[in-house]
Amino acid sequence: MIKSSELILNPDGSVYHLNLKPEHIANDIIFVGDQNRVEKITQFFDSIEFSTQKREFKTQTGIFKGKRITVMSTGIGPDNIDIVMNELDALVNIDLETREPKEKLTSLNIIRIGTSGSLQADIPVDSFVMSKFGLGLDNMLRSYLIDNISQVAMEDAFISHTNWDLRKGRPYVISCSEKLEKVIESDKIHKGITATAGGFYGPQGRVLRLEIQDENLNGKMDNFKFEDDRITNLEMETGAIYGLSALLGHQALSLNAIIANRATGTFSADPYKAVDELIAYSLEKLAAN
Ligand code: R1P
Repeated sequence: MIKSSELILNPDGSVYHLNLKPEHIANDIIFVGDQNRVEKITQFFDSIEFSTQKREFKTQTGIFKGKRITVMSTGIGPDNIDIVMNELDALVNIDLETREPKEKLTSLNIIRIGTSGSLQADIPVDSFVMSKFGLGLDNMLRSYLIDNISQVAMEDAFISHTNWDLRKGRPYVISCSEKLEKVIESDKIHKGITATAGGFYGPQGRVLRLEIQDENLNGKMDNFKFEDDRITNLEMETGAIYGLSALLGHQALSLNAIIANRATGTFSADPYKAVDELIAYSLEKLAAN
């Protein structure tokens, strides 16, 4: 039995941070970072059956073109993903009454619709990127046993190419769900490796008033290649989502609208439009599946 200090439930039986009970979520789940983006998606739904919010975790479940979908905001960063993934998994794979893991496990389909900065001059603002791999620079996932899911050869190549200082922890690489990749892909979408940082400023090479450990890191990430893949973009959730999904047995795919290009120093003139287009594209693909 999992102790109540480890799997914390609210007085109404919902999971601690997400405020959700098992009946509140669909099998197909869309993650967004920003809580205000949840309704940007559910505004297209035919009906909404459930809404709740606690802190940055806002959830709505409803029907889009006959398909039941849950949309949830994760807030910013891998630490939040640890909470969201573990509590979502508990909703489907742990009996909350007996506090025992279920024998028959459920696999959720999880799609992140995020915003991100491109590292490549030829992946311009307002384009879409699908993450074939998540490259976690953040360390959160290293609290789990990941040897069976991580791509050690790519990790080693990245560490050597960037002369990565291992005092910052060992980067990890996890692949996307091939099943969801096939559902969502098209020639409109760039594919590549998405680097996931554990912070927005120093961890992504932004200098305001503080010196950073490696001011050339973004440049080195730009020209990293492993087999046919290169690092397309840098954000703060994908590696953690891929890692915990792979460990827990869920399918995950991350899509990002490129709103900044770090290589050319440009920012989208209308970032909301790019995100809206990615939302419309993803919903249609999900509903058709
Ligand atoms: C930083 O501004 C946030 O924006 C990006 C980053 O990953 C980070 O969460 O994604 P979202 O727009 O999905 O939050």
